[in-house]
Amino acid sequence: METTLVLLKPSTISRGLSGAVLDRFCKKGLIIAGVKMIQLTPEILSEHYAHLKDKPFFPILCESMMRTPIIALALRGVDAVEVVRAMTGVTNCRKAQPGTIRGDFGMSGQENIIHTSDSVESAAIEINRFFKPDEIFDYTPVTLPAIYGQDEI
Ligand code: IDP
Ligand code: MG
Repeated sequence: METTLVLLKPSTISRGLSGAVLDRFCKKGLIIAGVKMIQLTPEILSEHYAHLKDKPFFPILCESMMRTPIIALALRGVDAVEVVRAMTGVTNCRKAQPGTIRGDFGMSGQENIIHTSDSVESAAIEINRFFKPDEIFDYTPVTLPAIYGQDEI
């Protein structure tokens, strides 16, 4: 199984959508392997959004990401990175398909509800960025045989 990173962004916390978003992932059958609330800093955001640091919107993006603490989730499942990314929708909520989280919960390109890892490689780096090894739990929920066929896990 894979583990992927989700961040519930400050706008999601402020709008009271944390439970609704987490509910989607739980109902899908993803396993919560880790969860914590974190106040982001300029240092961690410079790492996390390094690919955007030369963009004109970088300062306002960082300001927005530090407005309240965020909730970090490590979600586990078969092909979890691809599944969670598909559930997320494209970056701009106005363009995201209805049925995706961004498509159903947002109207903004910047305030787009969640961050999700975009590849297996970045998921490993990002989990390591936000969680200590002993904050990620390896356990088998009793529901597992109802979520997957025997030959899938
Ligand atoms: P992603 O979150 O869909 O992977 P990235 O390109 O990695 O998108 O951008 C990271 C975050 O930066 C986005 O989720 C969004 O909050 C913000 N962002 C990206 N492009 C823009 C933009 O053009 N204007 C404002 N914010 C942006
Ligand atoms: Mg990205």
